[in-house]
Amino acid sequence: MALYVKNASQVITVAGASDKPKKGAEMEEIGVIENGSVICKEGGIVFVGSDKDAQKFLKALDEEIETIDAAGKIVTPGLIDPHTHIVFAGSREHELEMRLQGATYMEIYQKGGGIHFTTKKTQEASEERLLLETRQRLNRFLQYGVTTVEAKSGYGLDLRHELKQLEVAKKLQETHPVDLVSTFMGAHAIPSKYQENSDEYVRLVIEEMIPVVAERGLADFCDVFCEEGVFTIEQSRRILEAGIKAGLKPKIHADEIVSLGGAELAAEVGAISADHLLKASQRGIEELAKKGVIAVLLPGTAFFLMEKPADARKMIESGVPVALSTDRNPGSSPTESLPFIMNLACLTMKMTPAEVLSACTINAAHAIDKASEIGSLEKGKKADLVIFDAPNYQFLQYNYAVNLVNTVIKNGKVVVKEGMVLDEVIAPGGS
Ligand code: IZC
Ligand code: ZN
Repeated sequence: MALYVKNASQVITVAGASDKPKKGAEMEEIGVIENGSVICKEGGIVFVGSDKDAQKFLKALDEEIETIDAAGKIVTPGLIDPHTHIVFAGSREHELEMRLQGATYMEIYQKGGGIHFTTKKTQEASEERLLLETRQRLNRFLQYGVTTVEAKSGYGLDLRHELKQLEVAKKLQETHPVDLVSTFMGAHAIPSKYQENSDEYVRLVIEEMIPVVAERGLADFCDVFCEEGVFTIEQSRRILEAGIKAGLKPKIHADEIVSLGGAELAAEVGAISADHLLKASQRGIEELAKKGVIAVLLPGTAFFLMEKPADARKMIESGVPVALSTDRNPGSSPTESLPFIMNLACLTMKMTPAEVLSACTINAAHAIDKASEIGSLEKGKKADLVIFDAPNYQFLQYNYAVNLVNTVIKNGKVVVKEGMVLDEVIAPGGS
């Protein structure tokens, strides 16, 4: 059985950048095919091109065909979110009110709230509870057209609970249609009991957590919250280097609140991505460009924390490849709407609609080292596609804060139809 997505007003392929992320003017090149079609078979893409050629291809294929008429709509690669903290319990709406009264994100953290609050809830939660909450978040991601997410640990902050979070991500990877890629982030916060002796916690992360996580194959990446009052540059360097030695590729929360030199550190250790970068220095941006480190920008976090977003234009003009993400977490970005983040990238960081699409597809795929499999519509890649109720790709950034997702195809199967996640996805096995 083949799946034939027929005659879309535009197929946005974002093809031709599977070996290297797009940078500079390349981010504008998104491969628009007018009156285009895509054919999927056995979970993969077997044809992308004009509808005329698609019909010839189907004749030669001689196979039973399910057809989806995409007339008047656009087709894009499944969206990819390369930075989330989705495995957690509870919520933090009380902190929104505190921030509205003038408290800052870091003040709340320093008083034992913030990440510490979510860590307590996550440590207390059973694995079933965590699975249930995270599954609901994944269902919402799917409804917004997101077919792959990166998921960080970092609300366990001790070996047992970090492993619990990573095990939950692994179970969801095995059972939920959204693909998960795991990052170990034991260095997300300094637990209160190590407040006066943070080097001792760094030692635990390096000597007791990283080896076990790596040995059990529970993560591909290692990340650290390098920030004033959290992990210093020197501690972050040690943690990322220990990760590299164990086979975990480095990522870094860099220069979000204070300009510490996180971007420079990302370049120094050869990180796959440097994330946030609101306060990245000129030199830091130049170093990222030189080393080809991907800047994962999170304009939803800046919006929700009422801060000025990162300087995406400067980064793109300096030749830094840019990706975008929700940063889904309970404190600074409680949303699964990657399309709204795309709107914010356009409206608050002045990224063009084409750059935004490159950032959420192929560049996001590179940021999680999956660009040979996903991130573009090309023969041989996974059949992860979104059909949007939009006549052209610019419309996605124009009709903002609206969910325009009509259909999501994951591994060649329809999982969202007419904007609704199918029942078998929401309640696998029926209930
Ligand atoms: O729970 O606040 N910034 N980590 C670094 C977060 C935000 C997540 C949180
Ligand atoms: Zn984050």
